[in-house]
Formats: sequence, C-alpha cells, structure tokens
Amino acid sequence: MRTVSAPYRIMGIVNVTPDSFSDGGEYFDAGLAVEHARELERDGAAILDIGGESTRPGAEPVGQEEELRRVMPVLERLAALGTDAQISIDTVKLAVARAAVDAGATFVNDVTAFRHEPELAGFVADRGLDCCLMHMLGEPRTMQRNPSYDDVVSEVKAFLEARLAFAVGEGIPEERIQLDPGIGFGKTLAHNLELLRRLDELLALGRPLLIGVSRKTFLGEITGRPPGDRVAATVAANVLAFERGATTFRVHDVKPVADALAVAAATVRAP
Ligand code: HH2
Repeated sequence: MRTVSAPYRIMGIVNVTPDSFSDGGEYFDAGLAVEHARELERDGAAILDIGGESTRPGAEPVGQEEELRRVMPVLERLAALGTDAQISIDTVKLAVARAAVDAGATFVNDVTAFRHEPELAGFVADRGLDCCLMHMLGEPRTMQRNPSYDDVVSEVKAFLEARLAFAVGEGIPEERIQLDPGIGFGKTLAHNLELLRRLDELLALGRPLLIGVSRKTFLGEITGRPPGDRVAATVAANVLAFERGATTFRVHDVKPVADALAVAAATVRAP
C-alpha cells in the first residue's frame, strides 16, 4: 500500500459496540475487533479509530465504565501486537481518552468538539495529541428530529471556526487540529449533499478536513440500499469529498476506498 506519500489518509473504523448503525455487534468481541483493525491497516488505513459508544441517530449514551470495558482490551492488544497506524479514540469522555492515550492512542476524535467535557481540550494540549473537531446539531438521541438551518454551510463553518478558536485557546497547536462537517449529525439528505457539494468553502478555515460518509443513511436514501450494501455509494461520496479538498476519510471499507482515492489522487493532483 502506498499510504505514506499519499496526499490523504484513511481512518479505518473499529466499532466495539453492540449497536452501531452499520456494523453493530460484528466486532463487539475484543479479539475480533483487533483482528479487524489489523486487516484495516493492511488494507491501507493510516489511522484506526476505536469507538465504544455508538453515535448513530437515536443512540442512548453509554456509561464510562462500560465504554472503558469495551475499548481498553482492544487498545491494549493492539499496542502489544504493535501497529504502524496512528490510534484514534472516538470518545466524548475525558476519562476514556486518558486511559486510551495511556494505552497508546495519539488522536482524540470527540464528536462534540469538546462541548461535552471542555477539559478534554486541555488534556489534548498537555499530551501533545492530534484531534478532530466535528459539527453536530443537537445530540445523537435527538439530532435527526427535524434539523433546520438558514444556510447549512455557513452555519457549520461558523461553528467550526468557534470550536477551533476554543481549542487553540486551550493550548492545542493549530497544526494538530482537523475539522469535520459531521455528515449525518443533525442533517437532512439535502443538508448532507449541500455540505459535500460546497465542502471546499470550509477550507477557508485553514485546517485539513476530515469527512465521515461511510455507509451513512443519506447514501441509503439515494440508493435504496441497506448499510452493508453501500460500499459503491461510500466510494463515490469519498472521491467527491477528496476532489473538493478533504484529506482524511473515515470509513468502514478501507480497501475499496483506498483504491478509489489512489485513482482520484493520481488524476486530480497530477503535476
Ligand atoms: N461518524 C460517526 C462516528 N464518529 N467521527 C467523525 N469525526 N466524523 C464522523 O462523521 C463520524 C464520527 C458515525 O458512524 P459509525 O462509527 O459508523 O457509527 P456509530 O456511531 O453507530 O458507531
């Protein structure tokens, strides 16, 4: 795999949850999750995003102890086996991030952009970690109940600008921060498509863009297919996001996306 010199990075999703929308329960066992993570790395993932709390629409929050019980065996085994991929912890909780970082994680993917526990930002700063700030309207339990915006792109942009200022104010160097429009987080099909279509407008914030479209509901709304059958739709959306400037791609299906991005990059970014 040629990921080192690629102008993008693929973040492979490792959900250790019984209820994720697209692969719920499949990798709930720690051994299976670790095997899956290593396969994603072989397929071209430069980052492995380990999550123990589902954020799918309607999901109930998970307690700290349960979340730790889910993710820690996976993180510990991955560390023991050794991996070249950067380990990301997908959590909104400081205690979970702390334990994950002690076990080798160096990236914090908090879908609330440090709104759930603002102290998490100071922790990321102190430990010299990378992070992603994502837009979400409302909270997972209720976010898909009639989301509305005057102009979704400018509102997402203003939110990300404010969260970036907060994170930098807490001491996180700008170079360590990526921004994410939060596809599917309090957005209708039209909102998601508008964000993808005008993704390049977010580049004005001066930070790399991470995008998470993998197998999401809006792709099912367009194709009529269930989550496990949305690989082609996922590939299309990621290639379009790449063309509009995204550089990190959070996906379940690393192999097909890696091939598609290699072709897209060779075509679009050719000298
Ligand atoms: N989407 C999900 C979870 N975390 N993080 C970022 N930065 N961007 C995203 O778009 C994003 C995210 C939801 O997808 P998934 O992990 O597949 O499902 P679940 O939340 O049910 O585990």
